[in-house]
Amino acid sequence: SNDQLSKFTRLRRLLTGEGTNFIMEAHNGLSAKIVEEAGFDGIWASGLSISAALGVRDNNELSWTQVLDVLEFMSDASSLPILVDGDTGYGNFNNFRRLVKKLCQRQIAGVCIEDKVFPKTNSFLADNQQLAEIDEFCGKIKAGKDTQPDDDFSIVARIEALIAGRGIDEALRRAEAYAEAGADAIVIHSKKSDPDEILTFCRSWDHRIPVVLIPTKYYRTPTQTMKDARASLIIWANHNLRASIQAMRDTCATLMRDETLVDVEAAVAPLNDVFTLADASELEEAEKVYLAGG
Ligand code: SPV
Ligand code: MG
Repeated sequence: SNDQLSKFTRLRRLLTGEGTNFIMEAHNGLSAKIVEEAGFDGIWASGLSISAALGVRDNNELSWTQVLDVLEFMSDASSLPILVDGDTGYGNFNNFRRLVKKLCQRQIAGVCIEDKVFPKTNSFLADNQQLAEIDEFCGKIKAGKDTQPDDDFSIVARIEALIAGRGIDEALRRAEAYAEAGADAIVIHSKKSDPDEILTFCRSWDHRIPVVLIPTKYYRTPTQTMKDARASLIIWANHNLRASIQAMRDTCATLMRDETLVDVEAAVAPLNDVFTLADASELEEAEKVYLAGG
């Protein structure tokens, strides 16, 4: 069955298989478990969400080894393949190939890098989005592909040309170059609420390598429309983080106002869920076997 395949192979199949697959954002071990519990086939380790959950900005304020530490918890917590948001690769080709090696060692199934300069800025912020040179970015992709110890590790190249206002021809030129450089898939990203530029791109690109979409801003677009555009993978990019912000705010507001748990208890997950998610019963069983006198 699918469970026997490596995490690398499972992500690769999500990218290259028939039809459209979906992965869901997580930003720590707990949210990774909840994504798996819900039935998703994979996890998006969002840079925005991991940063926000740790109280910092999505501007490479976390070091890459701090991101790696979070990923290690996520990978241990879930059997799902993880596609990590690798921002710009944390430097040049050399920094990126070292990242790839370390990700593979931790069974992280793939990395997405975007064609901007370090330190990056979130695509939905500011208009000063500085794109990387095409040649430099292609070198980075090649270095990653040449370094990966597992053939099924995936490198997804994210095109920021539309985000930077450079138009569809520039986006297509970049897609062509990144596919040629060995990328396993591309992300075409947009900050418009209207999906026209994304759909036009997809028509022209014609699925030469798989396309990944992140419909955060064009969320009203029917999923069937993205399927018809032959999206291989759709990423729900930050919705566990945003759900948790809302839930924490609601709980804090109630307790600030009421100074009692009476109305809170039923609105939060049962305490027992916390123990179940942490697999407390496994330790109880192990104690029977391993503790002295057990
Ligand atoms: C992220 O989730 O960190 C992403 C997607 O990179 S976006 O915020 O849409 O740029
Ligand atoms: Mg990001």
